[in-house]
Amino acid sequence: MTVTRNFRLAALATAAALLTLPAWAQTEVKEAWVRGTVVQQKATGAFMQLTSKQGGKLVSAASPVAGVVEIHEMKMEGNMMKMAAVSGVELPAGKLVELKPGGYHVMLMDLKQTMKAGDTVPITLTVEAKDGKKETIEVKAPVKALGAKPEMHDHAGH
Ligand SMILES: [Cu+2]
Repeated sequence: MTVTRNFRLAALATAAALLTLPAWAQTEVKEAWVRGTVVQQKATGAFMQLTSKQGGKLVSAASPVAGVVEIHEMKMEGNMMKMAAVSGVELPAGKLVELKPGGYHVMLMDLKQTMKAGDTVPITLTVEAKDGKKETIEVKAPVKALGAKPEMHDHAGH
């Protein structure tokens, strides 16, 4: 019966290998984090690094902790820091794109709870490829306390 057993083990190994290779791993997300909030604060930002292998566009995001999630861009207008919703963030093929304080960010609004340091926030990102195919990426973003990560352009806040 050794032959049968070996065959079964090989089949299991193949199945496991397939599970670790999703067909849609086009976009890699690293260093995701959410800025901590104080009680009653209704909005905060989520930041991360995205790399799309074949190029695409981050078109939307969602999270169970927020009633409304938008993709925002923050930029200087004169000497005022302003932020506005954008239709998405272009992800050129193979290029690391950083969502960071002072630039693009995922805006979590209508927060249902306080974002406490050490919590983990699930965020679902949707990236649209050039051919229109949509890829969904589940991200677990740890909350960092306000002021835990000094940033050069961090003074405008939200
Ligand atoms: Cu914003």
